[in-house]
Amino acid sequence: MTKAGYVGLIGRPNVGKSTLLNHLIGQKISITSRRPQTTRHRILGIRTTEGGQAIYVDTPGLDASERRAMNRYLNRTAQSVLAGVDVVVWVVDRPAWQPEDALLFERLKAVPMPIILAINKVDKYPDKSVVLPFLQAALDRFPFAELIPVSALRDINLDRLEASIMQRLPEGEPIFTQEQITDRSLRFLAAEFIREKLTRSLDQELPHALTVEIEQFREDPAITRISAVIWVEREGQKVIVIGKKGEMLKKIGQQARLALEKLLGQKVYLNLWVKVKKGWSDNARALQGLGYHDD
Ligand SMILES: Nc1nc2c(ncn2[C@@H]2O[C@H](COP(=O)(O)OP(=O)(O)O)[C@@H](O)[C@H]2O)c(=O)[nH]1
Ligand SMILES: [Mg+2]
Repeated sequence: MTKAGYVGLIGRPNVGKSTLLNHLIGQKISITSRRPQTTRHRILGIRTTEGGQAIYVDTPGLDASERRAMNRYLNRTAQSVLAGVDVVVWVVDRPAWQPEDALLFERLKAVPMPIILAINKVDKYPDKSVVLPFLQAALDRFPFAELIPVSALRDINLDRLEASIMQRLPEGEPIFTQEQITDRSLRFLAAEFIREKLTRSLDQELPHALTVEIEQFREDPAITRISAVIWVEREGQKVIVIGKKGEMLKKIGQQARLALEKLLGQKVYLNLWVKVKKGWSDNARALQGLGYHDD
């Protein structure tokens, strides 16, 4: 009898949810960075083994602030995940609770499915005497199904986490084919990979103010041709993204092209444009036009 079901990865921004998803399925599909709220879309990562099929749902981090349209969208997506999964993995990145965790405890009280607590980034805490008391105290605070220290980045204990998840999935036939690793198109992944490089290269505020739209995606036998627009909110931001003598845009283009070639297993010709669309991140209609809608 095989197992199949959905696994929600939840937790504050930056704890390593997307890194965990990529390492659990063994291929990079969800973009990551040191900046909070890199993940803007719900994305599925599918892993099929002999034991069954686990479908991981990566989400934007639950965030308490709802000031702008983008934040409201991020929050809605994160919340809706809790409704449709069989197992929840709550990821934290240090052996201590944060003030915002109180909000999650509140939301999880009413959730019927098993909740596994994954303490990520244990590579940063080699001293077990820091982690063990936290685990004990966590059980006193909440009836977690299991507590598992892991390092997503260094692949520590991920097999144990996977076994624990698989054990708790319902019995059933696979929902996706064995080869499928995500529900998203290559076109979507291409836009995300470009946004990842932008997020990693640019200063604090800018990544929130930009988005990427694929204008052309053509797979020829020897090469994939991709043309993309980087939308920013103001003329000044355009200047920054392009950089002195176009150097910033060139660097971002090169990094994105290499990542895309790895994903596609083929040469990529990448053309990037920077254009201004005023106030897009604050305007729900503009967001929809660029593909940010609930799905
Ligand atoms: N040291 C360490 N860093 C990690 C680990 N997992 C993720 N990170 C880093 O934490 C940052 C945030 O990761 P990301 O997956 O984008 O977090 P998300 O916002 O929860 O999806 C990135 O810089 C990752 O490289 C880990 O196991 N150890
Ligand atoms: Mg993420």
